[in-house]
Amino acid sequence: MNKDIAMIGVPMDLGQMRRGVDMGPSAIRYAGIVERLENLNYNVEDMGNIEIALPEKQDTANDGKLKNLSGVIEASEKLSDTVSGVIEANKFPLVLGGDHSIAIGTLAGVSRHYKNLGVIWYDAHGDLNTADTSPSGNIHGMPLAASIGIGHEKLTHISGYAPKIKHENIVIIGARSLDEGERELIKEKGIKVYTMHEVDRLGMTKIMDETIEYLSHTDGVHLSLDLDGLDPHDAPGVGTPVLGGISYRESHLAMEMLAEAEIITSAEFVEVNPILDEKNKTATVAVALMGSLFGEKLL
Ligand code: B3U
Ligand code: MN
Ligand code: MN
Repeated sequence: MNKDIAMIGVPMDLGQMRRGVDMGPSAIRYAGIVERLENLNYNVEDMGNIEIALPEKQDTANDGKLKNLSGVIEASEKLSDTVSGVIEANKFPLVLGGDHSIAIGTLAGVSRHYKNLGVIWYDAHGDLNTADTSPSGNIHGMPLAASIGIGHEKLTHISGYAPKIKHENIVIIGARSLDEGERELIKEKGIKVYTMHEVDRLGMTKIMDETIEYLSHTDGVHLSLDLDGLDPHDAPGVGTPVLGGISYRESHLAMEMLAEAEIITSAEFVEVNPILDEKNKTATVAVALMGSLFGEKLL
């Protein structure tokens, strides 16, 4: 693993309608991420937060089907450039959300540097909606679709190009809430998805072995970890909790196996909402998982 980490906070809450997820980066810092990584002998540069427009100043596009569109686009462009600069400086970009719409900008920045980027999407949801299929109009349900070039041109073409990633280079883990249009897209493209059925049936060890093998032809792998992929019992501080999720232990195992395989080249942890949380539990879980991802071991 690259020993130089640049951490970027993205206090984004425009991708959904609940207040508080903009405090995610602060909550994760408060839970001790910098010390945790420094103890593992990383050099951590905290670059602070990207500026996000206020929700009060937003208007909606497409008859309310793309809420806060211009604010999301503006932030995505900034994040894309920042992330790209980090990779140019040979550092590992670690992005702290914010809602999951930030992945549009993160992937726009990361994928400039890889011809064949792989993505692990750890999430209760598919995030494969477009304005046409979304039940909510919330852009945090659309970043994976936008990144494979599907959806509103302004979202698919952040930094002036599309697609950012190939649909065959994606692995979704933890899905248990998919909308009809997302299901159709998954089937049409043959996107690799491990739903909770497979998590229960195969176990996390086999899923991670298969995921690492499935992505072995890529030249880099981005981990996009939505805390709602975990069970709400372990990660209650998220905007759209869904029962029956991945456990804390399974998630640690997944992170440890990724660390051992040494395949992750960028990462983001999103949807931590301290207002909905119990004593900063979810940010604390996020920090513990980052510890494992970056190689923390008991013995
Ligand atoms: N699929 C639903 C709900 C949702 C997506 N992502 C989150 N919630 N966190 C939607 O609105 O697109
Ligand atoms: Mn998500
Ligand atoms: Mn989710």
